[in-house]
Amino acid sequence: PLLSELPPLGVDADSLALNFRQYFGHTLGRDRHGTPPHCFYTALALTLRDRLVERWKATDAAYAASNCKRTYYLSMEFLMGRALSNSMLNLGVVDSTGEALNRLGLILEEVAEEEHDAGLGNGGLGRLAACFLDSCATLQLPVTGYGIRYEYGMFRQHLEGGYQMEEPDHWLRNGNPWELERPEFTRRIQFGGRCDYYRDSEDNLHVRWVDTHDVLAVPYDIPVPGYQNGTVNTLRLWKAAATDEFDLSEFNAGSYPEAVAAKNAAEHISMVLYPNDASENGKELRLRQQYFLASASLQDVLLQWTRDRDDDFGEFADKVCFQLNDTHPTCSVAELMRLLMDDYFLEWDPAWQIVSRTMAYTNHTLLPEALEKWPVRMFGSLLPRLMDIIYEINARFLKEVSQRWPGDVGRLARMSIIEEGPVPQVRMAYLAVVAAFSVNGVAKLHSDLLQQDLFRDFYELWPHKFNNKTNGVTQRRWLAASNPALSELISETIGTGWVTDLQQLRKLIPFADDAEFRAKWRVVKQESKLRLAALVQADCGVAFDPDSMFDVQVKRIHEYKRQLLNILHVIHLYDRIRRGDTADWTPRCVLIGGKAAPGYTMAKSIIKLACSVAQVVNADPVCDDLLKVAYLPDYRVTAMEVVSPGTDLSEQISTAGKEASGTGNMKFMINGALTIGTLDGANIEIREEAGDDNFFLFGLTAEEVEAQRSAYNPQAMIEADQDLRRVMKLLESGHFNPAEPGIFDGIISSLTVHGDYWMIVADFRSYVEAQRRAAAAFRDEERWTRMSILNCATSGKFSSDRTIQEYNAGIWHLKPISAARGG
Ligand code: DL6
Repeated sequence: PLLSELPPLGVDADSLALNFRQYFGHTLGRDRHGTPPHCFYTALALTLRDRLVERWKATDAAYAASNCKRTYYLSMEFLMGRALSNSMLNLGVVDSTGEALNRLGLILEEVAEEEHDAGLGNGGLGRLAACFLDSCATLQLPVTGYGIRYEYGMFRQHLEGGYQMEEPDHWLRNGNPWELERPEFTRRIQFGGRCDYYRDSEDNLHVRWVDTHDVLAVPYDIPVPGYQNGTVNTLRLWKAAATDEFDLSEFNAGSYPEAVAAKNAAEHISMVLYPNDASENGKELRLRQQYFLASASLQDVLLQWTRDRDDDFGEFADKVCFQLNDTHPTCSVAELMRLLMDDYFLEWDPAWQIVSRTMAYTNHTLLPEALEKWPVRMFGSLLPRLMDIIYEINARFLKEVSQRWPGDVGRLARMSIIEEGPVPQVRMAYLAVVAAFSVNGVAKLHSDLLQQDLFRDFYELWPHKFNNKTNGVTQRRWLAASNPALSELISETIGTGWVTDLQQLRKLIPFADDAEFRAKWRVVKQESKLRLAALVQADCGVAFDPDSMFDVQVKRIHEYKRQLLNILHVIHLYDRIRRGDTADWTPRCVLIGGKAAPGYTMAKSIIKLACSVAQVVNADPVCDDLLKVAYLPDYRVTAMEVVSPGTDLSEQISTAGKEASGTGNMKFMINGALTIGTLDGANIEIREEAGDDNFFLFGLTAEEVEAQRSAYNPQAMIEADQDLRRVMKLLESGHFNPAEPGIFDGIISSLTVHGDYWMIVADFRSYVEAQRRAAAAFRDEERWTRMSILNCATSGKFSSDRTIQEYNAGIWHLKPISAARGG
């Protein structure tokens, strides 16, 4: 009664303004003078959070009352970005909030700029998790995200003389007004120690994990609102804390630093996100993080389960599903076995039944360096009980393999979860495949390649486990919130249904032939290009002319993504300009952005090369009006919200077979950019949807890449192509690095003497031709606009709502539950 009598909070401007003033003046204790600007943002976030909390509690109650099946999405990364505009959109209070702030003499856009990105992820994988949570809430599916509350998110990047510099991202410095700490659900996580075998009073053998060094996991909950439907799901992030604040005896003896050392060590676990999108094999702290996430989350789920059911696990597998976001949370397989057997006393077989009916695994990469392996010795000393369990899982699994293929010793060695060798390793991806009832890739090609290459033996054994779930992105953030002008034009043309059913964009198809509509489309695009140009001016100091083609490649820097191919093309354009080969020229502004893993030397050289080329091109008066190049520092979610609406040409140019899916490609398409791309990842499906005529295709196919490797001779190819020869000459001559001779030698030799593993030379000619086609198309304004509209109109498939519906239909089987009140 105490709480249920609270009247619902109003969402009109008056109520919002009143609440804002209370937070600002009372809770934060501020007045107008000398107030740090982030306080305005905090007061607004708290005002909105109150509205979310009401719906959050109603959602929890609705889920509990329905005794529904639930999915837990386990992920080391949730790249949420900012929450404010998303919350306003989903609560339906964008206008009333703006008005409330106006009345108080504040400007919503300025207040919103105070929010720091929640950068708890590296790139595609983490952002996918965030889009999925948005779609689950919008589809009213009972899905909870579990992750780590890193104190420091993805590092901030700035450039000094064209070199990447990294700064810690202390995103929590001003607090996080969206989260609720839940100390009452704190869990204890064990590390080290040993296994103690003992018999109970009925002489049954059990195992206890003893003499461990423990760490506490404290949950912080973040609301995840659905789109104007009253549902608010939960993202629960774990923070590590020491079990005792500090060692009192040491403290009393005057050894203050020693006394707090244990506390610091424990808290290291959730201190930083590993800034590498292709794994950090071998780092003990990374394994600690992975186990910390797995154990805390599973204990939490089991505690919720047993609270109402007296340790009865009979229905558990019918009511619970765990989706492992990549291989990172795979410790969960062994941890769930441990908890069920050691804490709840299930026998092996029923425990394994539960594990193998509840675990589902998504693979996000074929790159060997990103496939996680842990040295058995390290794993065994950090997690001895889990190591024992993994050995047992492996023994039983290999028995099954040898029954199916008697005498096939090679296959046993290939498939074993333990890789033998001088340093035996635990193959985490294999553990995930063995345990999971579903294994999926993230685009059609990727899922096919998983079956044909990486998991071929497993596919032969269990074809029924394998499936595809092509990625998607949420149109609420990536169109409705980030491109309001285009959203408005679309909604006034075809209605607002696309916000929750992106396939409705197909209704725009006929408007591609309507000259008046095309003119409106161009006006909106131009505004977005102006916004992007302002960002480039502010962050790069380069003037982009919005009448030029905005040609953009923003993503993590990785050799397989081939930013280098893009740069070689820029050098080729520059070379053409210098030679006066500029008939029918399409003025072009090339924007490249993205972070390199701090230890990835080649990626950092590629950034430096892009910056050096930009400097030379932009300073050369012959390029004026024809070509501009900029490197956008600190690319992140918030930057993409400006970049994708303002882009004309989206560069998706990875070596075929290497990019599992890509999701940036989808964000650009939804915003009406045209793609220049290879037949890789989801590009293939983008081209299928948009049509061949509305996509600039180039390059070798995945099959051709592999077929050509053995006879590949990039040096001969360079010799045979005069444009590429000239490009290489410019590079080799030090034209872009007169003051720093030799700094690009590594890049040059990667393309020549080191054999060009990523097939940049092989694809150069076909890329240049596709770029020429794109440039010609851009010169025909009406044709380009038509293609742009058609790309947007056919992007419906790439909504994460569709992806989540497929996960639900094929893997989770959850029923949507409507929370008590709408709005
Ligand atoms: O599935 C999300 C995202 C894909 O779109 C990217 O193609 C893929 O590279 C990325 N995978 C990872 C995993 N590690 N690596 N590399 O980030 O997942």
